[in-house]
Amino acid sequence: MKILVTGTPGVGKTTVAKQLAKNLGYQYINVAEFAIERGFTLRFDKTLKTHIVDVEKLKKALGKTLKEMDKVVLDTHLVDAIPSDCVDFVIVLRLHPRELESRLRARNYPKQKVMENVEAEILDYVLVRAVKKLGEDLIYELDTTGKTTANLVNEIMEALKKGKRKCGTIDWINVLEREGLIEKYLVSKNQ
Ligand code: DAT
Repeated sequence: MKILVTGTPGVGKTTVAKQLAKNLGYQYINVAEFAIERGFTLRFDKTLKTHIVDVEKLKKALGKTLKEMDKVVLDTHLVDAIPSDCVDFVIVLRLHPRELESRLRARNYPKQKVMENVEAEILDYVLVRAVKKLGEDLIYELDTTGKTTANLVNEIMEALKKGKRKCGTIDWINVLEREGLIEKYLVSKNQ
């Protein structure tokens, strides 16, 4: 079984994926580290303080590596770098945008990077990429807001055991509208 844990940066992928791998006795691959170690980066964006990855090279190398592995948990927001025939189960972690903003600020991310990631979470960016690239049938979408890592890992193990799938159940726009927060996050840049 090859499991992908994905979601917007800051939602808790690494924390959950490492614990999940430990509980299952699986290997763990952090795709960003895999890419950097092998030199699959094109440049470093100084404004966003991030490596720009050569997705095609990374995808090829990951495909090779994953063919030789069986029990593995992958951790990345870069869904496009995952060969579609190399994963059996895809967990898309979600987080309330306000909590995500505070976690990314705590990481001292540049303001632009914080807002880009919060917007991506609101607009289901990673989920949409996962559906498009890997298929809805593999996806288990999970709202992590207010839940402990132990709870999340238990829920994932249960979903794995029972073959549960869940997708398109989270609507942050609706939630933010109800909470009067929509304009804080989704105002037009021209206003
Ligand atoms: P990601 O790998 O998606 O970027 P992470 O695992 O590094 O996310 O977690 C981001 C931050 O959030 C980090 O400071 C740990 C914290 N965190 C992770 N899971 C959490 C949870 N369930 N509840 C509260 N904080 C959590």
